[in-house]
Amino acid sequence: MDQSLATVDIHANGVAHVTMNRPDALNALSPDLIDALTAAFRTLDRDDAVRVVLLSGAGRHFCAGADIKAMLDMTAADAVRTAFSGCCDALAAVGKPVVAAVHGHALGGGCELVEMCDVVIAANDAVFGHPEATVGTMPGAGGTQRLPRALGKHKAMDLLLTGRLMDAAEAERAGLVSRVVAAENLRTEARTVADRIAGLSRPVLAMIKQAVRDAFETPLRDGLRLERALFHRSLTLDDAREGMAAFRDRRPPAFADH
Ligand code: CO8
Repeated sequence: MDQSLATVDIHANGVAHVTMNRPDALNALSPDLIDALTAAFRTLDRDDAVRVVLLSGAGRHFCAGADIKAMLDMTAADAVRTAFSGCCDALAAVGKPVVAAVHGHALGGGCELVEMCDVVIAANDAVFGHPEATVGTMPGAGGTQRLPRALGKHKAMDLLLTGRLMDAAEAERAGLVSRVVAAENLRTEARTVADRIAGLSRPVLAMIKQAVRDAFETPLRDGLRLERALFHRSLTLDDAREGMAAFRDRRPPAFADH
């Protein structure tokens, strides 16, 4: 496993900073990056020295979503066999508070990572969205379940069905983002939030997180199972191949509805 794809810095006060580090591909979630993130989140959740996890992306963007080039020839069976299907279940399972520091684009699977976090600090240049349908597929890491819970059905449907993107101000109004800050202050502001959380009682925070999560996630489990089955089915469509090939070839897709 290439752990340099997800670097971890653990600070003395217990803030563990995880950085997605595949900047040339805009931190697109390749199987290798997913493996590295999964290993990092599992280790940090077990590490008693860690009180808070801070997640950010290296380079121009937070994360441009699932690696479309890796998905181009991926069958449903491939997705089941590899880390892809459980994309960052390990992040959703972290029992400690998780703060996201988002700049640039957080799209598709990248937006799903944001949806799994607890506090979301966004730079004013951040952009969020679920363009999966425009490349012939659908969310597979919780987007159809967590986004409507965060934004309400109609706002979520607007984003999911059209693939349009929303800026940081709209995302904050809609409830996806906790706070918007100037891009140049993102790192400091996110760290300040994480530091503050790190200074509070670990068991109290764990109980608050468990209570909030359970309020949302008891019925969510069924929804996630359904979504995963549908995501695998979407990979059997010619339109998925076409949408992703069109992205790779930098041309508009010609969908055939099968
Ligand atoms: N996958 C693979 N490569 C990507 C991706 C991606 N998602 N996004 C960008 N790249 C690559 C580009 O191909 C390009 O590579 P190269 O230099 O080799 O040509 C490089 O990153 C830089 O990209 P751009 O030149 O496009 O950069 P721009 O700044 O012009 O544009 C955008 C940035 C707007 C973010 C644009 O790259 C874009 O639209 N990317 C695709 C976004 C998208 O459609 N995401 C959804 C993917 S589907 C998904 O997430 C399904 C989730 C399923 C479950 C989760 C499992 C992990």
